Amino acid sequence: MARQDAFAPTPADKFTFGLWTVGNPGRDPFGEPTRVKLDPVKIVDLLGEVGGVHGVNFHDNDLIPIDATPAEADTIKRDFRKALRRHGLKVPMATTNLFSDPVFKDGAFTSNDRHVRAYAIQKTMRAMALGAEFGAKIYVFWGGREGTDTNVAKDPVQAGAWFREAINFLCAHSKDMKYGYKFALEAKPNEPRGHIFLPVTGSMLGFIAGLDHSEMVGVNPEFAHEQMAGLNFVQVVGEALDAKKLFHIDLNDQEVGRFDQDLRFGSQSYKHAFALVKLLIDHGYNGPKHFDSHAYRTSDYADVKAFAAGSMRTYKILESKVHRFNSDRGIQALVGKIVREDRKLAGLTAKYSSKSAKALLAIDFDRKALASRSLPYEQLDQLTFDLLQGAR
Ligand code: GCO
Ligand code: MN
Ligand code: MN
Repeated sequence: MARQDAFAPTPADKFTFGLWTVGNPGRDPFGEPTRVKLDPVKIVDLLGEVGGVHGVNFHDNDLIPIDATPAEADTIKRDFRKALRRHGLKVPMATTNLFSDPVFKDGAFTSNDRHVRAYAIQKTMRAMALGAEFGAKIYVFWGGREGTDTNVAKDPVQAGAWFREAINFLCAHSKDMKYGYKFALEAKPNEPRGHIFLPVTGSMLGFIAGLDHSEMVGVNPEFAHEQMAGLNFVQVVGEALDAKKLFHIDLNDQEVGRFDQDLRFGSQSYKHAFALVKLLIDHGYNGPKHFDSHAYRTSDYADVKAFAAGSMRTYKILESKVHRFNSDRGIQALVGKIVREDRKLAGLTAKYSSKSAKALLAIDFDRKALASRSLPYEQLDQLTFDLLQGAR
């Protein structure tokens, strides 16, 4: 990769990929893999060759197959650690595969079977230990099969209580073991189940408030998942930032009304992607930026590398556009017109007192004059388009 490129990523950008993302062999519900399956070392080598990557994340079984013997696990870990060192890659995040094995066909923490629920918690404790061995500090929970295919099969109130019990237990375990994990809950409305519990990030934020250790639990919103639910991802992330709960983020893309596509970040929704990068920059998000996407099934591994490099390049290009937007005089003049402040009014509503309530009640607002103030959003939106398309 050309290092002198203005859009070349560096590890300081905190871009991460998953063993399961760049290593995705291109299987889909209708077809067999189109790429040979790479082992973890080869995936790390691939990311090293792409260059500028900060880290690689994994599910327990992306690294250690579910049936591996302890001796096999040791060999895999040793080789993986060597590969990470060779390329200077970190493991910022780890997670558990609670969806592939048939034992989880009815969910993990919300399975109707107490034995499966206990096994899921045990598997997660072991996976947390594995992540900690590689220095992971963020632990993601994606409830892949935590749901139902028919509403008569599971009581959602009961399922919520089971899910809470599991997360409370695992938070306490993390503290007990001094792993220092922050948990990040990832929502998705459907796929692979017909209906998944806590379907959107907003649900997760509500759920977190009722946990025993809510301070160590935040969210991992994913672009595609909120888009699948018909929501505006930029607003979703804004809500998470406002709650100080944006612990991790899954960047990808998705067209509305389609299956879970996991498209390359920015490949489809340029304008949303720009607004998202602007939001993250404006609010100083400093966590990892994980590309949770797959290359097209038609790609070979040379194209997978282009996909990985492209994900980071797109982010860097959008980042440079955000800096231009934030320093563009014409644009900022419009922004200045749009946001109107008034010190006296701000003082009145910042904090309630019966005095300020009386003062506010006594103000004679000129409703018609307020309504007639101009809001040149069309101009602003067009200038944004010009800037993004290189016409400004
Ligand atoms: C998906 C999910 C996953 C999770 C991953 C980490 O739709 O498949 O986004 O990729 O992010 O399992 O928990
Ligand atoms: Mn996804
Ligand atoms: Mn994801």
